[in-house]
Amino acid sequence: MIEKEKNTCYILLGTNQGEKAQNLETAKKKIKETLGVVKQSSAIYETEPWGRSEQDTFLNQVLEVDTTNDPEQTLSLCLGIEKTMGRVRIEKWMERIIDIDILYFNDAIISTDDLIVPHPEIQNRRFTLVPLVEIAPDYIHPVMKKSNKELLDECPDPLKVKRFVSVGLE
Ligand code: PH2
Ligand code: MG
Ligand code: MG
Repeated sequence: MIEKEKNTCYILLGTNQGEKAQNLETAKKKIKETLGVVKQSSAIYETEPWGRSEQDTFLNQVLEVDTTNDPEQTLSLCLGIEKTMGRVRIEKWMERIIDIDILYFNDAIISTDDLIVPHPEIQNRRFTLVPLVEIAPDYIHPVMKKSNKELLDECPDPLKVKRFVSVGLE
């Protein structure tokens, strides 16, 4: 029997609209149903909006996912989940119910019209690096040739990233 290759990817979830914690939960569930096995999940972080400071704060989380899909299939599954969750894209960096970005895919370096891997902004964004370092501190960025931990230590982004504590109603 031919076994499909197992790939490890790191995925960033982001939301700043609607029931944010619920949006992360729903996205994770759909990732498990369509993409593969979630091996690790970071904590959820409440993060200041990067790029558009007038927007509401984000919740961000990073997942490590094992998938037999290739990068293009993974991207289209992620975009499909965004769509089924009701994301509308009118302009860049609008508020969003859910954004699902591929950060790393094995140690692949990919640059096509649709997909750039590693995600080109990892090293500039504390909201990405803090959850990433929590679950993969020693993973080496295949282009920067530095670990996530080193990238965080050197990250110039001043925006706040703090652990999100959900207030349960039970
Ligand atoms: N995503 C963006 C732009 N700015 N800021 C935070 N805090 N979190 C995000 O996920 C985020 C952002 C573009 O995708
Ligand atoms: Mg994004
Ligand atoms: Mg995106």
